[in-house]
Amino acid sequence: LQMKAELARAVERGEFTVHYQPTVELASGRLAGVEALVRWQHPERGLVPPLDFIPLAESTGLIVPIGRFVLREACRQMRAWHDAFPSEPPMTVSVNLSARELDEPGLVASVRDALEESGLDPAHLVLEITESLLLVDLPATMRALLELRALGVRLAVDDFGTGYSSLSYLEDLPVDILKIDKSFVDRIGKTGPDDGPAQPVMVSAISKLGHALHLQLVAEGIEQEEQVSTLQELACQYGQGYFFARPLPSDALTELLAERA
Ligand code: G
Ligand code: G
Ligand code: MN
Ligand code: NA
Repeated sequence: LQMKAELARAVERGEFTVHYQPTVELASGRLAGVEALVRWQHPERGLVPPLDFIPLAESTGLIVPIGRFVLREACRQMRAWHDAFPSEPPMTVSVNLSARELDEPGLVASVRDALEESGLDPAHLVLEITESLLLVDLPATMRALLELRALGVRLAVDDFGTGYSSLSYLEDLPVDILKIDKSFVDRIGKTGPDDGPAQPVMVSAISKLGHALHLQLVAEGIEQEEQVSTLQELACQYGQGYFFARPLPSDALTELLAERA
């Protein structure tokens, strides 16, 4: 079967599942939330990672029903975790949106439906939009983001720093959170050009920018303990990465929450 036909069939059969990667408050180690990451449970090939099907899903438009599934499932699951493991503040759930979804006129209604159906407080849903995507059609994007924010959800710029964009847009966009791209976090602990430790110049600059704009900062792709302390020194409050946890199936996350409770 052609990949495109397989993907269409997968949508009909509901072969998708959602994994969750913890986001941690760096100072306390508290589990602050999770990022929802879709997986395709292929009947023969097993678990297919998003990079192997998201581009095709985007170009075919199948990302719209897939994204709607992720949104509903993530909201339902987080509401269930809130009920079973209440915490103060409650955990947040982040869902990735691609360009195609942001262009889709039904997006706002889908988000509203997912919230109503699950009973999740909108304040605990974060929608992640990659930086490069924000710049394609700024007026239309801005309208969509304002409508989403009017629902009470929060917005994050994903992969921040990789979009080669003018920074001026950040002052105008209704965003709440910057997710510092892994490529910048990777440099922490590496050797610099003079054989001394590389200075985390970009993370430091992004952190200052984020604070000046009153944005929350989340560092992505943390793999070493040393990166955690440096990020804290740079006033980055939250982090995500294999050092804390990989993306986990919902059952595994439920176990982790039960252990901590
Ligand atoms: O684990 P990781 O391989 O999960 O994800 C790879 C990429 O796929 C990331 O850039 C992530 O943003 C994207 N991605 C994961 N899940 C989703 C999703 O539900 N919707 C969209 N649009 N992108 C996703
Ligand atoms: O683009 P986005 O930020 O949505 O993608 C998150 C991606 O990063 C997922 O594929 C996830 O599995 C991956 N990821 C999360 N933490 C780490 C990490 O510590 N190291 C590496 N190599 N990848 C990570
Ligand atoms: Mn993301
Ligand atoms: Na990212």
